[in-house]
Parts: sequence; structure tokens; C-alpha cells
Amino acid sequence: MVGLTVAGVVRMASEDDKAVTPFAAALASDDNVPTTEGAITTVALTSLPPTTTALTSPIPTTDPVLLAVPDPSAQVISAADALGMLDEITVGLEHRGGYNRDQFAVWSDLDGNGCDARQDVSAEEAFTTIARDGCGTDGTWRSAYDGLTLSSEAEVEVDHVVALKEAWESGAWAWPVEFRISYANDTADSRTLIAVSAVSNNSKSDDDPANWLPSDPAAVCNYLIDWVAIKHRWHLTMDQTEWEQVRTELESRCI
Ligand SMILES: [Ca+2]
Ligand SMILES: [Ca+2]
Repeated sequence: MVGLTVAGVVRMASEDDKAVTPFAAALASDDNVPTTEGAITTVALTSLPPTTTALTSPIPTTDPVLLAVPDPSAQVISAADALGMLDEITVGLEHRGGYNRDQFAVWSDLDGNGCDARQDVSAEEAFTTIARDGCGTDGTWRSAYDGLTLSSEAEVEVDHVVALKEAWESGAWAWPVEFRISYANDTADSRTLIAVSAVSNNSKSDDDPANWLPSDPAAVCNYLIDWVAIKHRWHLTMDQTEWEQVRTELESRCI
């Protein structure tokens, strides 16, 4: 089976998400001993399934079904591309209830460089890097949502563009636990996680584009395009209001 070593995740998945019980039970068996090193949760890369191979473990058959962690897609897409992707996204009701942030094991170190995903994104997105000390970074950042300049790492918050709760309600509720961990700590596609100001992150919260857009008008199109790309890549659904709002905004502001 797999060598998942994430403290708490197996427990949370088995308690709160009956849909993954068979998979979680398999994870909890054998010699999988949960370990946590300091603030960093360590996940063996070998625990992730090959990106092109369907799981052999039972997974829910509820639509949409994500059969493998998707390959990173770093290609820049246009608003027209995003509108095309939008037509391929399933529109449906959000899945309410059962969400718990612990089921995503933020922040983990999937690439095994000793720094967690938040620290990796913070370092990657520093506009100017003054110094690095271990996993910490001294530098300056530009907050994508509001254009604020952040002059210390303490001011930087790393945001899931499609929030974990929104992802849960859009399909992640049915994922095997390692898919959720891959999503929550995805540093392979630079769109999934971005460094922003605390004030913009707090105002965005778990909202989708029907309820929140960046305060910097210049950031709106990139945000919408990235939103579509992330939902499309991870086979996440959109609720009707969200889908219509994204289409309207893309067509009116970005084409
Ligand atoms: Ca890392
Ligand atoms: Ca939504």
C-alpha cells in the first residue's frame, strides 16, 4: 500500500469522511507510523500515486471523480482559454458539511527539501530576496490581490487561491486523503498557492468569485483565469452562481 506518514490525517479522515473509509483504513494499517517533526508534517513522496495511473483502491463514484493527482500545468492561459475551460467544468450544488482543515495536512513538505509548502511559496514569491536563513526568507513581496508591498515574511500569508473549504465543497470531500494533501501543499503549480497580504487574505476567506474579487482591478483577470485553471485541473465543480459570475466577469473585463 502507501507509506503515508501524516499525523492526524488518517484519524481525521476516518472520523469525518466516511466516503474514504476503505482507503483510510488501508492507510492506517500496516506499518504506517504517524510522525511529525516540529511544525513540519513530513509526507513521503512515495506515498503519492503515479500521476498517470488510476488508483487501485476503492474511491467514491460520485461525479466528479479524480483518478490521479493531476500533473502540474504551469502554462499561462488567456481569458479566452479560461472561458473554454469553463465549459468543461461540472456545474452543481456545493457539498456542505464535514469540512475540517486538518484533513488537508497544511503545511506539509511534499518535495522533501526540509521546508514546508508555506515557506517554499514565501521564498519563491519574494520580489526581492535579501537573505535566506534555513526555511525563512528576508525580502519584499508584492501582494497580488491588493498590490501592497510586504517588507517582512511576518506580513506574508500564503493563500490557497481556491480555498480548502471551497475545494472540499467542490469535490475534495470525495478525494482520497493523499489527493487532499497534494492539493493543499501544491508547490508544483504556482497558481495554487500565492503570497498575499493578511488583510486581503482575511477579506477573501473561503469565498469564491461570486462573493469576492481582488481589490486591485489590475489583479482581477489573473485571479479569475487562475481560478478556472485550478478548478479545471483538479476536476472541481462550480456552483451555478459562481460559474455565471466567472463567465460574466471574464467576458466583460478580460477579453
Ligand atoms: Ca518543501
Ligand atoms: Ca463555489
